[in-house]
Amino acid sequence: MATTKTDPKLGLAANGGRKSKSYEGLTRERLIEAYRFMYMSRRIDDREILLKRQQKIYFQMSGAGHEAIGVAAGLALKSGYDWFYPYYRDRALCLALGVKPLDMFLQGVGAANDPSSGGRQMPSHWSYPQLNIVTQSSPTGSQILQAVGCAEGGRYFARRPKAAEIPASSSESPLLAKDARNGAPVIPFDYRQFKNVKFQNDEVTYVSLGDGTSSEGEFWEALNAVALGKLPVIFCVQDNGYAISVPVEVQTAGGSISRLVSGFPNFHFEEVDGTDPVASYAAFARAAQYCRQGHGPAFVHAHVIRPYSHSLSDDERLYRPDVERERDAARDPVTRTQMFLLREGILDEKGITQLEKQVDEELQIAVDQALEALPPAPETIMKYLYSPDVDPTATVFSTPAAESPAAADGKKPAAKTMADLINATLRDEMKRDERILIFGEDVADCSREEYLKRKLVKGKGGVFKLTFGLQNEFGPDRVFNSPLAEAAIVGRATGMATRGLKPVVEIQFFDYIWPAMMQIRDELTVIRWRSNNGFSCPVVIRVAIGGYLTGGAIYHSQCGESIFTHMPGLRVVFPSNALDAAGLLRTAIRCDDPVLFLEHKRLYRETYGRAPYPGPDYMIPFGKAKIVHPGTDLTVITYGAVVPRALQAAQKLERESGVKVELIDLRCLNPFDWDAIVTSVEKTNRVLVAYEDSLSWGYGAEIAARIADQMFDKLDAPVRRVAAADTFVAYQPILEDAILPQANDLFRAMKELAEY
Ligand SMILES: Cc1ncc(C[n+]2csc(CCOP(=O)(O)OP(=O)(O)O)c2C)c(N)n1
Ligand SMILES: [Mg+2]
Repeated sequence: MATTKTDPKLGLAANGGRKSKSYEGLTRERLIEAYRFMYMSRRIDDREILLKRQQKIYFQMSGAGHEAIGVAAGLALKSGYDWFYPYYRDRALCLALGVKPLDMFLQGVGAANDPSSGGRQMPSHWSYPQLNIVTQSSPTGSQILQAVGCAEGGRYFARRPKAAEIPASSSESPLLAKDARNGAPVIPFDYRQFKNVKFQNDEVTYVSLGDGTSSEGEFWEALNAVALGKLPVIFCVQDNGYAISVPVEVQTAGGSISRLVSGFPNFHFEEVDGTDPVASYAAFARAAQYCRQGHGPAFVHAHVIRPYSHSLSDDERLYRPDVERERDAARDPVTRTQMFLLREGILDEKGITQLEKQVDEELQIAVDQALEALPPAPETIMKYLYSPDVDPTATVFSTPAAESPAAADGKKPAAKTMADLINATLRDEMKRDERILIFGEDVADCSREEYLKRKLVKGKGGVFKLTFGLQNEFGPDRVFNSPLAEAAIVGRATGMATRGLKPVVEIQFFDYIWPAMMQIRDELTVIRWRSNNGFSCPVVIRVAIGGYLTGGAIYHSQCGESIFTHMPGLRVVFPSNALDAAGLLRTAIRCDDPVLFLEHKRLYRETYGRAPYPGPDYMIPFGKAKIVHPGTDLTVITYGAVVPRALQAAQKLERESGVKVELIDLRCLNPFDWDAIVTSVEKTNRVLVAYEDSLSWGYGAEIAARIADQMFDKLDAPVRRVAAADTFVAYQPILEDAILPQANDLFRAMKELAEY
């Protein structure tokens, strides 16, 4: 709760008769406190507007008109105990939770010591780890699914408190406590050592949004998910009747979001005048009680006003007549609350004046301090893109494969497919780390558990069976099916990981990752950077990718890895064989960064690249390529399903022409092994970059450009590329063959380049 205390000297009106009166559970002192936060919130907006006009800050977004509902939520919920996913109008909420005006002005000026983001985010983008106010972004509504995951995370830890414990770094695997090469002590190897998990058995998660934002699909995915899971989430829709210039009746069918959501089961619903702090508090208190008691989620629909245009870049007089604006002004929560305090004899005029003067003085000091604050240093721009604690490229992540015990008949251990080894790695990691949760579409063995228990069915475990048997072994609270909603899969995982869990989620086909794009590009990858390391979300997203399927067609064959390697903050891994998949997946799970783990469907059960299971500690560091075939005449750089095709071509070229190709499998695309490329190209002076995605703007374009740029004087020939045609992958196999790069295409390009 609020930390700012009301000054006892303030003129409490001499109206002794009503002193004991309680207003929906709010005492007179709390009401004065509420007014103080509301007035302060409005005055901060006013100061910021002035500062913006003076060009001392660079953006302004006001919370004006939303103060009463915000303060009510702040008073009804518990700071640092409950969890908060606010939006930009939640200034008053943040003040009531304990954020200081100085913190807000520091964000406005973009100061190095802005506690929200260190000068990286616009003002009103709140982020305060100590208060459980989770970093927010600018896309409308992308916080909502994370709030769902946050609530799921809290509940998971409450049910399994042991999972929250931090393992000792060396006790579990002494092998990993020293550098493999020189025996020096190494950095710790497990994300859990850097996640200080906190949770409460009856915590609730608050998430707010505007009326316009309720049109976003993610809002509806979130409502469905919380209703299904009966999760303790309070949705607070702050309905000011407009989304910039779009009025609510154009935004929301029938004009009432309350009416639209009323069919969702398990909810407690409140619709309230959000300009009235007492009524708003009562609504929030009831909502919080319902959630804390474990009945399910709550929905608070608060009718508020927006007196200051959408932002300082908007002029609402262009689309709202005076008559409408005056009607709103009559409901202004700040004046309304002031009148209420006077009317009820809680403060007299002198008391009001004194309170406001104190606030104004406090804000003046805060503004002066903020204007003196230093800006962040330009050298810091790359800081906190990734975990500063766990470096997945470090040699500690290079561990030998365990010797497989020989079979009883003395034969070599059986070589397993990539699908087998991914499944085995997931199983061993789940045994080792109780924070790992697996969910996605169809990943469970069987959602109707009784069928499994009664052994009526074997279970599915994914459309490619990669997660087969895991629900059976670890139970339905660790391995479960999600609704068919990719944004929800990634958004919920992000919220869970923020709480310290390790979700390893599956996107069934790369072709269907796009609904999750906003969550990946604007949330998952950015959270650590934008919060200046205040929050992190090291999720692993496993994705079945790629073509060469004979019939896969447009929507089951896509590649597009360069779209994701283009995102700072995301590790992108693309193994070509079973052993690499096992080693890299383990690193992905244990590291502290978000990882996109691309699994080529064609390689899942390929004969190429099978291997015995390398044991429960086998890891491969990120950013280390593998020389698949050593050579001296020509370097071929590739990855994924092109590796076996390039190998075939290289072997043929050597047989027919004696050309020795050095074939490099990158294995990891971000980071990638530039050193391996340099070493090889310095030796061969000729280079071909090959990839399955369409040629133009593909991943290999960046590699080719770097080589041309940095190794120009080492080259005896132009850098060439072989890739798919710049079209879609067609269904008819004749077309598919013509579109995707084949061994023959690679052979021809290698030969030409060797002869250049
Ligand atoms: C995904 C997305 N689309 C568009 C925008 C631009 N935008 C910012 S706020 C806003 C209107 C939001 O209206 P509402 O949800 O009613 O909240 P209010 O600002 O009225 O409180 C829009 C369109 C955005 N930030 N994100
Ligand atoms: Mg609105």
